[in-house]
Amino acid sequence: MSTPPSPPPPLSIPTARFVLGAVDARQFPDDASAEIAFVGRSNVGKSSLLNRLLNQRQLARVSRTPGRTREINFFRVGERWWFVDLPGYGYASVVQQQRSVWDRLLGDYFSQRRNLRAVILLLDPRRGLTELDQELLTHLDHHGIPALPVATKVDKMKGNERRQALRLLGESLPQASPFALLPVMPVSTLTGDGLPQLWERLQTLLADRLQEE
Ligand SMILES: Nc1nc2c(ncn2[C@@H]2O[C@H](COP(=O)(O)OP(=O)(O)OP(=O)(O)O)[C@@H](O)[C@H]2O)c(=O)[nH]1
Ligand SMILES: [Mg+2]
Repeated sequence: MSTPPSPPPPLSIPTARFVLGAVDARQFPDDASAEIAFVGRSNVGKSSLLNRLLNQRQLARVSRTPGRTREINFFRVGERWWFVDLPGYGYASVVQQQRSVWDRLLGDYFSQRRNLRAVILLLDPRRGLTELDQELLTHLDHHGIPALPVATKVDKMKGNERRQALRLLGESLPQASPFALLPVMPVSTLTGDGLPQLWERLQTLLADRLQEE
């Protein structure tokens, strides 16, 4: 008997709920639903993007204090996917001891989540690709995890400045990662720019492999 075709992606924003915050790999949900993770420097806008995509202001905690999200937060989306908010990296006051906890937790996450379809790598185009972003891409490549680069806070730049920053960011990526899913997608959670396009891309990433299974 042939497998029935996957259902079409939902047209409206699916409902989402917070399930758990893991500080240890043993707490990761034991469930093989398709998963997408959001990663990037501290303060780059991961939690804001998650909230905007899921249309719930307070789902993931947004803060003016960088380095706030310290655990791995799992959100159940449409009762069929996991969206995961990963702790940010690169915040200066994070002491070495915390950094090694971060490294271990993230290392466990990337090596254990077989259901992970892609990692949304948030990048601030005003800063470009930083050393820590490169390190993360190397990590993802090592595990064969596709990275979808998203340029955040594009409302902070206009016209030529924005175009140039996005071009430079795009050019810095192909050499940085063979698994980068280009082109870079510009978004703003403030204006909503780029969000429908990102949703479309996410649905393709989540659905593609469903059809292969
Ligand atoms: N102008 C503008 N500000 C944004 C945008 N996205 C996020 N911010 C602001 O950036 C700050 C950090 O946002 P968060 O979503 O908490 O960032 P994060 O990456 O989750 O940070 P950590 O959890 O510390 O790693 C907040 O003050 C947000 O309001 C955007 O698209 N445009
Ligand atoms: Mg956060």
